[in-house]
Amino acid sequence: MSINESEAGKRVGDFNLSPTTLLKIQKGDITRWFIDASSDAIVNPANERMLGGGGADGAIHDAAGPELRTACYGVPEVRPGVRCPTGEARITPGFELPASHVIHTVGPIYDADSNAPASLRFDCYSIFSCGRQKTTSSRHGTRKSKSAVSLSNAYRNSLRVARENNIHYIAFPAISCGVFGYPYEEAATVAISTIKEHCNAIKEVHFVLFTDDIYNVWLKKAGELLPN
Ligand code: AR6
Repeated sequence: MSINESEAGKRVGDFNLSPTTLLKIQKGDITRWFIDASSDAIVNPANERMLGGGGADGAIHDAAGPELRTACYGVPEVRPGVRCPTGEARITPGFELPASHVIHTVGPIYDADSNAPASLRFDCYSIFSCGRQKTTSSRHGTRKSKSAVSLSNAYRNSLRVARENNIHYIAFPAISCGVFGYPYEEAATVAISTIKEHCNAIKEVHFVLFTDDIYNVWLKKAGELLPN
């Protein structure tokens, strides 16, 4: 994984989320990441079926070996064909991965038309049936879109599952930023602000980002949201 060193010797991709939690942003392949076999996990940007797919999900299943798919089959369905609803998270062992665990979560398929505040959309559809709102702000200030709420839930529930399983080191990819089409800047804002709010009891949160463009957006956004 490549991480540039700044002139001061501090890693460019290191930020403090809290006095006890470090955020590290790096470029690389999440299937190769590990810190401490007794308490680490990578996050898999899966789909609701949770039986593998393309992108990082496919790479994680390939690297973990067939036992991962068997373990995923063992996760109970909450409704037919759905083991992990969007925004929720489930945990399995990592099998042949260097990391000891995989936390599977499902981000939203980005819907630009859902960019109204969730509560306004609800009011609009259920009370006035007046169609879709495209604004992201109201006289009460900016509120989260439905996609942003689901993406935030995916990060928050992954951290909760980590905590419940005594995992102190966790690595995320850019959830929803591939097949699911989430715009990078918006996704980075949701990801970093959610992690900042919900990182308690985690020692290190890593972003392992596959491409230069996403890595650069994440670094810039972390600099804005986490002034050290
Ligand atoms: N390491 C780190 N990041 C990766 C890797 C890797 N090995 N491979 C891809 N990425 P995506 P999504 C990046 O599509 O948008 C699957 O089919 C990728 O460049 O993996 O949440 C699932 O089964 C992008 O920045 O996840 C679902 O159906 C980021 O990981 C659906 O895709 C996320 O891209 C989930 O879509």
